Amino acid sequence: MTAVQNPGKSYYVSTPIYYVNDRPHLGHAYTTVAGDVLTRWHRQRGERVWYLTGTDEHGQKIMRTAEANGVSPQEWCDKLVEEAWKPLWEHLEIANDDFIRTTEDRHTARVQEFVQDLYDKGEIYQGGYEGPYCVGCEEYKAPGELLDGEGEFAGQKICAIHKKPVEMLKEENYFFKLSEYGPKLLELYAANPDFIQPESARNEVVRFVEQGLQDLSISRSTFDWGVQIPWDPKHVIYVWVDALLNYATAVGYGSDQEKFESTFPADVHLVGKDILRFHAVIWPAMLMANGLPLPKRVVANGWLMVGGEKMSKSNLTGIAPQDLTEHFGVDAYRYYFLRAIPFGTDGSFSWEDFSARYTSELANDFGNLASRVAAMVGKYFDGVLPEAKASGPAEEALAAGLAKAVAESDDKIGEKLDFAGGIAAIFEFVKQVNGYLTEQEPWKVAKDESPEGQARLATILYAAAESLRGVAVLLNAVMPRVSGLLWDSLGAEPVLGALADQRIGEAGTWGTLPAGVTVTKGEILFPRLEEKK
Ligand code: ME8
Repeated sequence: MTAVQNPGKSYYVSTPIYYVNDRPHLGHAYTTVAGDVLTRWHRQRGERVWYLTGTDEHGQKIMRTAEANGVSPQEWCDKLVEEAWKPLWEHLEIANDDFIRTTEDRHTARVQEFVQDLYDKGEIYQGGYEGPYCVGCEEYKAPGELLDGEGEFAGQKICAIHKKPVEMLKEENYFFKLSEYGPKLLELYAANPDFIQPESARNEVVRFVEQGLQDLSISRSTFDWGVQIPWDPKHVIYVWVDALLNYATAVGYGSDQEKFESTFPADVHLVGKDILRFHAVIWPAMLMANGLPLPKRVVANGWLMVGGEKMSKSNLTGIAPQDLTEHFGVDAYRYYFLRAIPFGTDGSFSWEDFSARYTSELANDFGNLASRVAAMVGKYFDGVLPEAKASGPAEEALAAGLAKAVAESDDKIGEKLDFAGGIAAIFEFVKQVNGYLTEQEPWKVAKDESPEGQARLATILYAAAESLRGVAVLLNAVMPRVSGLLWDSLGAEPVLGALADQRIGEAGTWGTLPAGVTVTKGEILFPRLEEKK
């Protein structure tokens, strides 16, 4: 088991802070659920953890949306954050430690200080720029990155991500000397092969930086919805510089040194691959320029696709998570996307695939197992978990299977962010437990009323319940509510304490659930889908 490397510092994980021009969709929830599973896992390793999410509220995109809706940008953001974003994270059982909004004073004041510091150090200069700008990306584009528009956009250049025309912008701006950081960034990537994950994302960034970086325009003067440049208030700070700094301001940068030092830098910045360059190039360069420590890893998830297109708000392909949780429940929702799509690759969502996995993996393999074991302890032992007095090789194999599931899932989920692989390792064990019951046939052994027969029956049911104890601990990060139901049905809480306090490192210790606990057949973990309609 991996030891806590720096007990003084929290394991710090962030999501992107999302634009509040619209409501959240499956794509946003995908990254946020992944971060939640990762941080719950590390909490169960006994580490101090800090999980941050929030919203990106400045820039032209938000300003235009607010205008189109006839309200001020601040009113728009307040409404969306309170009515859509925060409630969704609560609904999906996201256990974030903080929620940062870039319009909060605790953020804006510190952003100004950071940029002023860079200016004082000579890292920022005044200049002019003209080029194509995508408001969807909030980014100037290189002409080579653009596509030729078709149909209604024929004759225009369009953004490859948003598929909307770019606008030619010409401005007198302030620039950050990003071009000077190319060699240092390449050194950083070379010295830390895991800095950018997955490998394909890393290679893309390395190629991009090797081609040579341009200085970065960090201010805008044609609109005012943003944080003012302190020495020249006609300008607002470029929304991406403002946004990236949330990772520092939210954990005490410039305001709470003790918290800052015990949290910063991030261990994992989770991002979609669309915003990888901002996090793997601009962000570390900004930190280097100001002498601050660099994040450990930037991990890019792939895109959830609908009909071959990246799911997005602007293409109207964004599906609301509630449409799925209503049908499948929150736990299955959290499970499905991480189980079905290897983290880092693109994946398509389909109702058929979700339904098939729900029924075979969750309802049949896992849910039925839990209810059968509880029913048999009820039937044969009046709901009191018996002692295992006649263990043999079959039980040893089960204990070994659990230990293997613990080790594999800890490495894959906790270290490699291979959620699909980690969950598969846990479900491999669930399958083993099902196989064990099929082979041992406790319902037949029950008919043997001799002391040996009864001892064997007790041993089988103990082993099955003890296996489920391990499964509940391992699945808690992915499916906290259902794992809690299982924990309750095993009568574990009164003797072992809260499920969230169970340590991953001890989950494989066979014999942890004491005989004598009250096992009850509680709520069905995964009700049949037809019944829900
Ligand atoms: O980019 N598949 O915010 P944003 C997978 N404000 N993940 C997806 C996705 C999809 N189809 N669509 C969105 C911004 N995401 C900036 C971030 S951070 C300092 C500033 C997820 O609202 C994914 O994590 O456009 C992606 O990077 C993020 O949402 C973009 O959210």
